[in-house]
Amino acid sequence: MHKLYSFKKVKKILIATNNPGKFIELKEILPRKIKYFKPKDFKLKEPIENGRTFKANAKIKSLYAAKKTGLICISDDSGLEVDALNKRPGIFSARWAGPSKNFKIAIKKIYNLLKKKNKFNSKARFVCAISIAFPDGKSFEYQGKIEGNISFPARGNKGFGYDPIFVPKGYSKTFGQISKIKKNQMSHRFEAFQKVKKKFKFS
Ligand code: ITT
Repeated sequence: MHKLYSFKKVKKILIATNNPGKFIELKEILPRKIKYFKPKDFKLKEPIENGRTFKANAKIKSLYAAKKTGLICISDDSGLEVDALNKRPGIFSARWAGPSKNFKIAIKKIYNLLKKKNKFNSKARFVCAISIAFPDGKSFEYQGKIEGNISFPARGNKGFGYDPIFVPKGYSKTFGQISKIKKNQMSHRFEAFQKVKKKFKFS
């Protein structure tokens, strides 16, 4: 049995993401009594995400923030793997939206590539790696995923990123049409966080 690390006395955590959609979802699954900070609060730059896996990139982001701020930092590296596109965009999911982070562009790119293959309903999954890092350089990574299918046209405006074209397995609605609360009880982020809770005690 692994030793549990207790967050009971932790008062501040930095959620090391500049993505507002992720920030909201992560804050929702974390304990309420802690005060959460954003990278902007410390004027942090974005570290270069040159890892080859979701876990490696999550670790780069959380450790960078923990070393700069002296706080415990939680990061999330996530993305969409589309089977008919050889699991792309994967770790490049944010980069497919371009510098303006316009997900209409990224969704259109997926549409055009799938059109060429005539595989609009390709199997796909969202993957999320959560990393928790400490100022002393220790870090822990956990990964979750949710299987589903791509669906066009894009539907719903409840989520963010690729949510309007992802239908989780067993559902007919996209993540863009499913409520935030429900998404957050079944998502890749939620599954990764269930693994976090096996190591870290929050109450
Ligand atoms: P940070 O690095 O600052 O956290 P980012 O948006 O650049 O923000 P990533 O590099 O992890 O984050 O990119 C993952 C992209 O995958 C993200 O921009 C989303 O558009 C998409 N994505 C991840 N989780 C998602 C979810 O739950 N729903 C929809 N899209 C998601």
